[in-house]
Amino acid sequence: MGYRVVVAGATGNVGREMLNILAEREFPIDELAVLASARSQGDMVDFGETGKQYKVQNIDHFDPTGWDMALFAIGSEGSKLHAPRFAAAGCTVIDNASLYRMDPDVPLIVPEVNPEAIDGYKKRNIIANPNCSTAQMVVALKPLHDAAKIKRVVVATYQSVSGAGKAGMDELFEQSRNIFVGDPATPSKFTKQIAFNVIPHIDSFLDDGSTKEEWKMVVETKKILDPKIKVTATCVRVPVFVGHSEAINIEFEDEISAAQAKSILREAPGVMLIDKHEDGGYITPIECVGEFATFISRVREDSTVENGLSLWCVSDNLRKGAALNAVQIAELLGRRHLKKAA
Ligand code: 2RA
Repeated sequence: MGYRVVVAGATGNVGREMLNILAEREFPIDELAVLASARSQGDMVDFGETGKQYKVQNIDHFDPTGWDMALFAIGSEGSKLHAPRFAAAGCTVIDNASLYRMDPDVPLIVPEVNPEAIDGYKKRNIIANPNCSTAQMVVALKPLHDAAKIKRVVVATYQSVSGAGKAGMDELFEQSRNIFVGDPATPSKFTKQIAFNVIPHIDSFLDDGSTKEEWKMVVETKKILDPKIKVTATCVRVPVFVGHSEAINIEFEDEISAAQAKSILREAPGVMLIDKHEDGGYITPIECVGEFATFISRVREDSTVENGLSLWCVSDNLRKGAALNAVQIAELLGRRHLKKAA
C-alpha cells in the first residue's frame, strides 16, 4: 500500500525533478496528482522515464482532502496561498519555498543531518526544505561537526543559473548565443550580463549589505545543524546551467587533520569524496548533474588558523538542493510517521 501524493509546481525546474526522483526511487504511490497554476492547466508532464504521463491540474481548484502529502515547488507566494489550505485538510506539505523555513513550528530538514527534527511537523503539518546552497553544505559539515565541533564557517558559493528557474537558464543560453553572433546580451532575469561573467548578488539586499541568499546560509545552517556555528557567506551566480559549487573554510574546536576528515567523509551519508592530488582529481558541476550525492574534493588543512580545513563541495542544486531533499523528506515522513507503505 502506498500514498496519495501531490506534486505542485510540476512544470518548473524543481517540480519536474520531483517527478523524476519519485519515479527513480520508486516512491510508493497509490495515486499521483500533478498541479500548477492556471497557465499550465491541461499540459502533460512525464513521470520520470516510466512512460506514464499526467495531466496538469489547476492548483486553485484542487481539493487536498484525503491526500497524504504534497511536494510544493511553487515559490513563497504560492505557498502562502495554498500551504495552509493543504495542511488544514490533512495533507502534509513539504515546501521548497523560503516562506516557512525559519518558522519555529516548522521543521527544516536535511535527512542526513537532522532527521529527528521532523517529529515536530504536526504543529503546522508543514515541513520546510532548505535553500539549495545550505542543503549541500550541511551534508558536508555534519560528519565533521560530529568529529571535531565546528566553530566558524567561511563559504563562497558559485551558483548555477538553474537556481533562478528556467528563465535563468534561458537567459544564459540566449546571451551566450547573442554574444557569438554580435547581438547585445541584454540582462533581464539577472542584474548584469551572466554569460562569460560572474555576479556577486543572489536574492535581495539586506540593510547590512549582505544578500538574502547569504543570510539564508547563516540562519538555516544554525537551525539545521547547530545554533552555535558562526557562518559568513558570499553568494555568487556563475554561468553554469546546473550544479552549485562552494569553497568552504572551516574552523574547529578540536584538532582534525585532512586525512581524518577524508576518512570521515568517505563513510558519511550522502557524501561522495573525490579527492586525488592530480590533474582532474576533483569534481566539477558538470559531472554532478543528475546525481544524488554531495561531492567533496580538495580537502586540505588551513595553517592560517588553529584547527582549520578547506574543502570544495559540489552538488546538483535541482536534486540535493531541492527535489531530492524533498523526496527524502517524504520517505522519512513515511518511515517515521505515516507508516502506510509496505
Ligand atoms: C538560487 N537559492 O540558486 C536559489 C535557488 N533555491 O538562486
